[in-house]
Amino acid sequence: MTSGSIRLYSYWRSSAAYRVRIALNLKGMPYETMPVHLLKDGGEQHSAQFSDLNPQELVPVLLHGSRILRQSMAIIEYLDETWPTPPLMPATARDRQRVRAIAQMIACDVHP
Ligand SMILES: N[C@@H](CCC(=O)N[C@@H](CS)C(=O)NCC(=O)O)C(=O)O
Repeated sequence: MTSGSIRLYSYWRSSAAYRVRIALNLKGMPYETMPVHLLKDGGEQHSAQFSDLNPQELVPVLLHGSRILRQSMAIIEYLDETWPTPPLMPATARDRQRVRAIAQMIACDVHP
């Protein structure tokens, strides 16, 4: 199911949102950016409107049609599986393992 517009709730300095922007742009996918200012007025991520989208009150959130997607790495996997061309992952299991290991080093170890 690939129909439905894409909206990315994002903050320009967020490395997690940056990952998703990179994936969308590498795939050449049209999307609308919904800015969420993480500092203004104590942080727009804590607003009732945004926490309805993500109770964790973190960006990024990606809306695909009415589907709400959270967690940058899971969003990127969804994008790659739903729009496989051009692929983000290499052809072999060995190379994919290497890419996942590097990505998890950043997302799970460095980022926190
Ligand atoms: N594991 C999450 C991390 C998301 C995350 O940490 N987002 C930060 C910006 S990089 C955020 O929204 N912080 C807001 C806050 O801490 O209040 C993901 O990869 O999506």
